[in-house]
Amino acid sequence: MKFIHTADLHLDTPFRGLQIEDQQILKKIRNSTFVAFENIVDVAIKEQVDFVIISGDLYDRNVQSITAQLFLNEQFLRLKEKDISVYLVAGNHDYIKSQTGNFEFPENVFVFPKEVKSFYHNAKDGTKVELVGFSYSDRWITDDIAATFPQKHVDSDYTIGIMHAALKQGHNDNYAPFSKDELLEKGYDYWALGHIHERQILNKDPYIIYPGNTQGRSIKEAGSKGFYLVETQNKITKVNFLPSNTIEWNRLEIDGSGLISMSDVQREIDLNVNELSRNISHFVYVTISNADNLPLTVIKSIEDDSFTNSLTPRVFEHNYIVVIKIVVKITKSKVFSDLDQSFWNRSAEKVFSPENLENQILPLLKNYRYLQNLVRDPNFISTLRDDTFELINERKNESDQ
Ligand SMILES: [Mn+2]
Repeated sequence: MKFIHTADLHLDTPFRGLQIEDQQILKKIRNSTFVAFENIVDVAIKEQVDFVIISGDLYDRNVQSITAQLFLNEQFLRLKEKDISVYLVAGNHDYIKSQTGNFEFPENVFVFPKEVKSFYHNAKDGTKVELVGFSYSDRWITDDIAATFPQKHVDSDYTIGIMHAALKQGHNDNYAPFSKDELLEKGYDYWALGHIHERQILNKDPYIIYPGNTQGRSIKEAGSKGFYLVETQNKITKVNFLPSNTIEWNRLEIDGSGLISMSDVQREIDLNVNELSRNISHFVYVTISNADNLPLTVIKSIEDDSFTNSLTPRVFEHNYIVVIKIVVKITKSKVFSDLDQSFWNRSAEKVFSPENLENQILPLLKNYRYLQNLVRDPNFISTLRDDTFELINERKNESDQ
């Protein structure tokens, strides 16, 4: 017998607050939760599974978009054509009371009600499967619903518990809080959980699994995201994680101790980014640690995002690699003590005033007329000021040692 266990599709995730202007890339991101589920249905069909379990949070918002409903309906119909059933529960994002009910799913789709209920499924290899679960009727469930699950039915060859729930913590227990022992006592063969977006195997015999969400939605959900393809034979359960995400959020850690210029930073990022797979899109957060040797001007342009924004996304057929954010970390203090800082501020104002620069520097440049305009360029002045600050600071650090 074969089935797919997935959860937390979060289909209409709006992906707000991204600093990306390219419409093609934005479209790629906004479609990603949909494409992820399409990928899962593709595998279900290719592997000829008996059924697909969705452990809650099919939608992201409690007002479900027509697009998301239509899409799900289409995908369920694709499964119906291949005689594949779907067993699903509503989670805290798509709880029953919030559902607009514009569409009725095709008859291969079984939706669990708010009370714990069992469905029976005869698998192609003759296994008699019992599926037990419940849906959220409201946003929160503080009761221990797991306690009300029946013991494994005597006639069942293989029993699967389906829950959108979180382990009991003793505080904020708003998602059908349960304990692992409670689940084990039921004698089930597999627990198909949902709600936690990070993939976790809570127990191995029997398996109690959170597959995680199918598509990461921000850097907080970095790395590969997907679902489990589960195969059982003679009571032995084999689980196989497969990715479904089409975009991936990645954290890149770079040691900055050898970097001394903007081009060094760029080259180092390029080197790392080149190692990412080109079969999916990547949105990359870079952290440069030990960046003490980078000039202040470079650090500044990284910190105000102007450097990041100047990097062009790489395009590979339909995929993109985009550096979204760079963070620099320095180990020693780049800032003067308060007293030094106020002296610096006062003198820098005098020294780097346009009048002073003209008086001091223009005579030196009298044979280099093409350089004379530089003295009046505000960018040049601020660079000069930063570099001087840098130089003094370096000398100061040397003498402090
Ligand atoms: Mn969720």
